[in-house]
Amino acid sequence: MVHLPGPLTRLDPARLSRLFTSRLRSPQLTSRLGVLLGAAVAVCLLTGYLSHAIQHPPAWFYWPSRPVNLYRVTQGLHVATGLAIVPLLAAKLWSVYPKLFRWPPFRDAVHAIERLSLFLLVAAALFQVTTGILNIALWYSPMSFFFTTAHYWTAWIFAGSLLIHIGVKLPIVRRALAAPARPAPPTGMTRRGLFAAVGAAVAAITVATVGQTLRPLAGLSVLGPRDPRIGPQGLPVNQTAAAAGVAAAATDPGYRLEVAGPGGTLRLSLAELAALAQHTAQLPITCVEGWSATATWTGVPIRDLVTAVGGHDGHSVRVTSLQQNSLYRVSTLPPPHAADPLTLLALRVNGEPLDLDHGYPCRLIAPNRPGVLQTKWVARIEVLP
Ligand code: HEM
Ligand SMILES: Nc1nc2c(c(=O)[nH]1)N[C@H]1C(S)=C(S)[C@@H](COP(=O)(O)O)O[C@H]1N2
Ligand SMILES: [Mo]
Repeated sequence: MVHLPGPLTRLDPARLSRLFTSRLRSPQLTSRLGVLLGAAVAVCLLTGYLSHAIQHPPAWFYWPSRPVNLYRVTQGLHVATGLAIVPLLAAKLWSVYPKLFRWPPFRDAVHAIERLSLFLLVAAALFQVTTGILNIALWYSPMSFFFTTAHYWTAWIFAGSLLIHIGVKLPIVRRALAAPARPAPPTGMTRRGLFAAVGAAVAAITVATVGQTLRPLAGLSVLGPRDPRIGPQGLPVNQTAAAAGVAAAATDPGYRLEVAGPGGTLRLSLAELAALAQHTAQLPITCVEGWSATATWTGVPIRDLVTAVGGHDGHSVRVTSLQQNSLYRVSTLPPPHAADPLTLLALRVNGEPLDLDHGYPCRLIAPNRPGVLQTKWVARIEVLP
């Protein structure tokens, strides 16, 4: 516990160093923590922007349909590095926080701007970590704003202020990393001890959550909000048919799937769909929230339906759900995914007709896509011009 004698404004550097007594703090320590944190942050930023681009593709962006598990790896890394940031960030902020009380707070205008960008950097980092964790913990209520939008724009603030920070500190980091190792402090924790503690925290957090996506570790996943083995037909469910308000429409015997293309429109009953050539594929559901699970899906290749209404490879295909008023109502298959023979309108999973909560009477399942784009309770398939 630090006892602050009198107003902070009277602290000079000599008194500061007597207050914050750990001899562990040094540019060497902070630089090494910064390099580790920077590596985790770089992976987290890149995989985050990748996920955004897959869901909102700019014209120049190309995302392949193979390997089928690629998005599973990138989004798994996003959440794993995002969680590893927590202990790394805590240690790094601990190593520099006495500087918060420096007086005067800035020397000149340039220094004032630099410190303002530091404030943005720290605020953005804490915001990203907090909102990310609330989202994967399925605890949406404290976030009255829309998570993805806030998390996306804050990532830009974070990236910008991080670049400034790295630019300003690079000379100090270079010098610190080149300097000979300092002798260990006579008492208290050593630098090696601190790194061991941070490393152990990262390892514990990873092992306790990565089983959400690495099935052999599912049993260890005590902090994972989802168990990929639990749910109807051995698969988790994000939104049930009841919550989506589709139970009546999905079980209506008058259900017809509409398939529209340049050659006309088909209206197919479930029995007619089941009478078409069926294909089976092993594909994962990869929720953006970091859980994933592979299942065996059987159904009609989207490609066959596209051909049946006069389309061909190279078209995009829009899939619309029976569900009204939802962000997940519509998803568009870009040409590589629409043409991939593994992209199915699935009628069955793991050998049984789809559970109502997995999208009965039929759902989209395509290789290498975020779960949010795997539309359940499909009502309409349109070949886009
Ligand atoms: C410095 C840390 C972080 C940065 C820079 C970052 C950045 C991003 C970016 C740019 C996206 C794409 C958003 C979009 O699709 O528009 C994203 C998505 C996501 N992030 Fe992070 N993130 C960070 C930390 C975290 C953490 C700690 C978690 C959870 C443990 C997390 C969970 C997620 C989730 C679940 C999504 C998917 C959102 C969706 O598509 O609905 N993030 N992140
Ligand atoms: N119509 C519709 N489709 C949907 C959703 C939804 O809420 N409504 N949720 C999506 C999300 S976020 C995921 S991760 C997967 C989950 O599929 P599952 O519930 O069968 O596991 O379905 C996707 N398809
Ligand atoms: Mo999801």
